[in-house]
Amino acid sequence: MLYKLIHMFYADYSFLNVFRYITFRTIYATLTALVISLLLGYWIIPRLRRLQIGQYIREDGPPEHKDKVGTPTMGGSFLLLSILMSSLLWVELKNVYIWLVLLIAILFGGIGFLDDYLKVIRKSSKGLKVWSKLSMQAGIAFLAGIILYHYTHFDSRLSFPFLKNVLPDLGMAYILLVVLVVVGASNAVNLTDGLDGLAIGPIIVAFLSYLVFSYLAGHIKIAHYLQIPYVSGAGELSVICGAVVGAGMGFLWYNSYPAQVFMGDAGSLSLGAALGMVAVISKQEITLILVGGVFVVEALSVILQVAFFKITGGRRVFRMAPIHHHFELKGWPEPKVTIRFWIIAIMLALLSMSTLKLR
Ligand code: 57M
Repeated sequence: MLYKLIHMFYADYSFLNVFRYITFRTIYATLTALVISLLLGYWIIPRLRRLQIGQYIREDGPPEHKDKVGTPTMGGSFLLLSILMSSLLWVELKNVYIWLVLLIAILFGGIGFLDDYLKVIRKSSKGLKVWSKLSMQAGIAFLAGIILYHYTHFDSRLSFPFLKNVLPDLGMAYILLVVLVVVGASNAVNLTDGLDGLAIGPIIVAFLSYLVFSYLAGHIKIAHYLQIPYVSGAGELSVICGAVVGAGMGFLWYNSYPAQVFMGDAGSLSLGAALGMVAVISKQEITLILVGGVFVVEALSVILQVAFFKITGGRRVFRMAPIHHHFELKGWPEPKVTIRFWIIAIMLALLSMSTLKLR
């Protein structure tokens, strides 16, 4: 919005030119989202507490989690609102990729909100059924894939880190890849969101990485120099990534141990889906396995645990899945598990950056 508004005055006031730069707008989108989420959190958390929109804690969880009863949930709503407000202020609104990412975030947030609403407010229900949740997610991601493939002349070749000459063209199957990446990322982030600060830390790190990736993919000279796919208009995604980083830091202010608020499914499902969409548009889909390594391991730990449990008739690989519960039950204090997972996320992000040079 600001971009468009200020555009009218460029000719008369040359200092306004600075607003044209993606780097400048990314910095201010980050700061704007940070301030909005700090203010919204300060205003909303006591109200959620008063309305008793608090978390139900499962009896079979690690014993330390019993103290968390009543922690306000649905913090994802103010997280999402901060991202939207800051993005709309700083992005170039004519860019179709921006709308795809924001729509995915809003619609997945809507599914999460419905699930939270059923679980927390209508207390009688266990939330949405797994299959209905998954089919709604797949439907939305499929639509996004169709828009991307048919209406944006998107390059349907798949690029791999380390391999500059391997670019298989997936054709229409690219739409299925979009579904896989978006739905997979969304649910993996959701599974990770089980300790204070555990999901939002790696989310901040991942969006910081994609802030860089999308800037590079959208810059024709740098993209050619680094031999990564050039995606015209992808640079604008850096601004949204900045907004997520800012809003995420504001949320972490309140979600750090001991958490005053949880993001709920509204937050985890939408952030994960937006991350998947950004990875697709910046054509770093495979790199997401590395950047989001913490989320991948969390999801794999559940798949492994459930499969092993079924095959062996009740035996387990981990003391409890997702894997963060395993370390908690081994006696690691909660903040130690969280911070160690952050360290791993930062390490993986740095490794993913190195793939830009190793081609
Ligand atoms: C939701 N939700 C948290 C909060 C957050 C298939 C199975 C592995 C699924 C999995 C599951 O349901 N995962 C998705 C995880 C919950 O947090 C809420 O949910 C939102 C995210 N969706 O924003 O609103 C609890 O997590 C804790 N929490 C924090 N700090 C935070 O900042 O401490 C969350 C955010 C909160 C709070 O305690 O109540 C969750 O974990 O439920 N199921 C599980 O994760 C369960 N695992 C399990 O059943 N494992 C078995 C299976 C795989 C065979 C096994 O290993 O034997 C565990 N979850 C819990 N207790 N809570 C089991 C024990």
